[in-house]
Amino acid sequence: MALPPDIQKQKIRKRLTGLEGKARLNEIKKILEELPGYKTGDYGQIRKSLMKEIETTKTRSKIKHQDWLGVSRQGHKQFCLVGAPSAGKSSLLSKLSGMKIKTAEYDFTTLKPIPAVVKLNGAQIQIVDLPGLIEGATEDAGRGKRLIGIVKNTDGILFMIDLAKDYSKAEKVYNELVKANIQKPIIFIGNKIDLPSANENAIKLKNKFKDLILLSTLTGEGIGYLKKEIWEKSNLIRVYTEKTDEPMILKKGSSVEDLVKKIHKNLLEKFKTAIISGPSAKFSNQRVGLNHTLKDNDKVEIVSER
Ligand SMILES: Nc1nc2c(ncn2[C@@H]2O[C@H](COP(=O)(O)OP(=O)(O)OP(=O)(O)O)[C@@H](O)[C@H]2O)c(=O)[nH]1
Ligand SMILES: [Mg+2]
Repeated sequence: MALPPDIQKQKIRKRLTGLEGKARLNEIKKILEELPGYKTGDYGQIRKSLMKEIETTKTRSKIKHQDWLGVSRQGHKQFCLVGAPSAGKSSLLSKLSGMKIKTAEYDFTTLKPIPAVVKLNGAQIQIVDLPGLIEGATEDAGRGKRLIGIVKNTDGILFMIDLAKDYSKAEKVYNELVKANIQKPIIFIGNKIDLPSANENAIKLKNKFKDLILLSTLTGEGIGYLKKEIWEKSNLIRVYTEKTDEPMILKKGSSVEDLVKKIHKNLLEKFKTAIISGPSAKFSNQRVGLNHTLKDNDKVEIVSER
C-alpha cells in the first residue's frame, strides 16, 4: 500500500534533511527506487520533483566547489586568518574592514573563505577569513587540505588564538601548519583579552608564540598595534611624490628607479635627478640618482627633462 502523498512527502523531506552533494543524490536515488511506480497523479508529481531535486543538488555542489577552489588575489598583499574554530577570526575581519561577516559562538560559523580589502597606510591589504583549522587538518580533517593550500600561497598569516581556551588547543592547531611545512611571515594574535580568564593564559602563550599580540575584537584594544605589525610584515613602503596625491606603494628595498618606472613608463628616459627628504635621506633635499634605496615615508621630487 502506498502512503498518502502528503505523508510520503514529509517522510522524503525528513530523509533529505542535512544531506548535501553525493550523499543527497544517493538518498534521492534510493527513494526513487522505493517509490511505487506511478507515472501520473500525486505520486507522479513526487517523482518529478525528486528529479528536479537531483538537478538542483548537482548545481549547488558545483557552486560550492568553485567557491572553494581558491581566493582571487586583490590589492598589494594578502594575509590569511588562521586559527581554531570560534577564535574570533570573522569578528576581527569585520572590525578591520567594516564588512558585515557572520560570527557566532558555535564552531564552523565560517564555511568558505571570505576575502576583504583593508586599506593600510595607503596600501590595499587583502585579508582572507578562513574556516577554522583543526587538529588533523593536514590529513584533511575539516577540509583542512584546501585550507592549507590557500595558506601556502598567501603572503602572511594572522594566527588567531582564543585566550579563553585551553593553551594546548592553539598549540595543536599551530602544529598543523608546521606539519604542512608552511613558511610564511606570521603574526600571532591572542584574542578575547577582555575576558577574565584571558590574562593567565596569555602569560603561558607568550612563551610559546613569539611577539604575541593581545587584543579584543570586542573592545578594540590592541587593534592599532596589530595594524602596525601587519604593515611591518607586509614588506611594503610608502613614498610620497609631488606627482601623485596618494603615496606610492613599493616593495621594501625599492630604488628610485623602481619608483620612476612605476609612476610612468616614459619617465625613466627623461629622469635627471631625485630630491629626497625623510628616512632614507642623509639630509633634507638630498639629490640622489636612480640607484638610491628608498625607505618608508620618504618624500621624493623627481626632476626630469621636459
Ligand atoms: N569576549 C569576546 N568575545 C569575542 C571576541 N571576539 C570574538 N568573540 C566571540 O567569539 C565567538 C566566535 O567568533 P567568530 O568571529 O565567529 O569566530 P571564528 O574564528 O570566525 O569562528 P569560525 O568561523 O567558527 O571558525 C563569537 O561569539 C564572538 O562574539 C572578543 O574579543 N571578546
Ligand atoms: Mg568565522
